[in-house]
Amino acid sequence: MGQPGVPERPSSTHGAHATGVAAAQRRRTRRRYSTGALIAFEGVEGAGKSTQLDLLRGELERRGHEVVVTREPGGTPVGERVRAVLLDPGVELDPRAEALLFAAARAQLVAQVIRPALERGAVVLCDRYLDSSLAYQGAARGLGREPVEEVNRFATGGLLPDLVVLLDLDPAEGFDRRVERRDRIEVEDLGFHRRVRDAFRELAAGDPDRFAVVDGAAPADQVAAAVRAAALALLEQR
Ligand code: Z5A
Repeated sequence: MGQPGVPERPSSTHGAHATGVAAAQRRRTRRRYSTGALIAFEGVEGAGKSTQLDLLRGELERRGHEVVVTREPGGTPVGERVRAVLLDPGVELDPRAEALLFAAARAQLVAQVIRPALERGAVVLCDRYLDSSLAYQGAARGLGREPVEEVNRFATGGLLPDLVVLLDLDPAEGFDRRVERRDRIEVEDLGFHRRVRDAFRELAAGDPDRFAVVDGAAPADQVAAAVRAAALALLEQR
């Protein structure tokens, strides 16, 4: 059992031993901020995260919220340098090194940007967060959910998003939307990106209270209406 009033993430579906899961659950505590909120946008490449994040930022600012927008990997000077390494198609990285670099950039972002913003009551909109590591490194790269969660618990001090907006899209459609040169992870084959999509859907199914799954193939204004509804429902609870 967790501490009363402290939400926890549901257990893994990736085959960890039951007692290990229970112990891990006890450690997966998340600090609540009285007014601030962390909203993460997730999905495959080209799902519309940046588009929707910008639209939500405008909506929340019009309603008087302080909004802090950031992205992963990156969002800090150190994080942007780590991003350059992580996304460079010319860099060869072992999957564990890759997972640790994503976690390192995240640790810096949480310490330098996200926690201070939450502490002063801002709404933080983050283009990708922990669930990207669980889907890309844990599932698609095959590292497994538990080790990736463990490393990230250390990196973030257990900070989880209050809401994860999952823009669900067939990766083939996401590919077609992209025109620029692909980065080191985007160049992976369609099978890899399908595993990512499946992992995101599995994560959402295991945590329906925190995830809002939106059809990323719908027209952008319809997606925006669904995203706005989910975000406002969260903020009205505060
Ligand atoms: N990664 C990881 O492996 N592990 C981690 O822990 C983290 C990340 C944090 C970061 O790439 C890479 O790092 C990413 C995962 C990995 N690699 N992959 N794949 P990034 O940040 O450079 O790129 P991205 O996150 O994949 O996002 P993106 O490709 O820029 O896409 P997006 O932000 O989701 O979409 P968008 O830019 O808003 O829209 C793309 C295009 O579609 C654009 O022309 C829009 O006008 C159009 N669009 C948007 N919405 C619609 C709708 N509804 N209909 C039609 N067209 C639309």
